[in-house]
Amino acid sequence: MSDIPPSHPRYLSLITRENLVKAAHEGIVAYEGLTSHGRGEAFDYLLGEKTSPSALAAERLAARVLLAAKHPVLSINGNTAALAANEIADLQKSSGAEVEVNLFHRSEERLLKVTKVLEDAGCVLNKGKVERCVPLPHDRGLCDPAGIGSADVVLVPLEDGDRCEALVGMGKIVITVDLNPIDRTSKTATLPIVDEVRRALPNIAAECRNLKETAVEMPVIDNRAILKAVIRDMQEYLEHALD
Ligand code: PTJ
Repeated sequence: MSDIPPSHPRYLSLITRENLVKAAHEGIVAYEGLTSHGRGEAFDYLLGEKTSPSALAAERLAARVLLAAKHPVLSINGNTAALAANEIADLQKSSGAEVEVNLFHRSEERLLKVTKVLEDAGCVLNKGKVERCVPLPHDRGLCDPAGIGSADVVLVPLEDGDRCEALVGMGKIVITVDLNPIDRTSKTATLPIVDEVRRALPNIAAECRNLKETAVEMPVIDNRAILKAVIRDMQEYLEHALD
């Protein structure tokens, strides 16, 4: 690892990149995931690298959705595990959701490695035999029929649009976390959260804890209203970005 001084103004970003590169060398993150991260970082600049008011509202709504769900599952890929294993474990505790690994670039070896990262952080994983439960001509369609296959709500951070659309097409409520508000993922999700995954998951977990003793009903969700509010927050930030 290079010797990045904590005083560097981009310390967190640089350390995160180094950790992802290391995770890619170890086979946890797909090499393609490094470019996905770069795309995410670029959009995060446009949001001032902070949770916008509209993203926070979407995160609070996501907590309601997870608590009102009959069978919620957090679907985790290599990038999300490498970035936020502890946050996933905490969200599992606060929401009661199941956790299942689902990989775009799937191999048995990567599955075992991502599983270990999550279990080391305290996650309890669905490990049932997978079947092609999601109609996709690709390994992303493989999932545990008793897990994602029969979930009513699925949280899919850092996902691609195809899988999001296929899950919505199966009648599931799909919550996404993606910094790009005009990605097909955000546009096809039931509830798009446009925020950095390490900011989004703790905000959802905190709201789950706030609501824990309350009887929560499934809220009405308006994808376009959420995305328009995020884009307004982005525009507002950019108006003053050079001040
Ligand atoms: O581990 P695997 O094999 O399942 O592969 C995972 C990746 C991420 C490689 C795969 O799902 C993929 O190719 O995803 P995409 O299509 O690149 O989409 C990832 C999305 O996540 C992009 O639209 C980015 O804007 C967004 N993103 C990247 N990093 C973050 C992020 N959003 C929130 N927080 C981030 N840290």
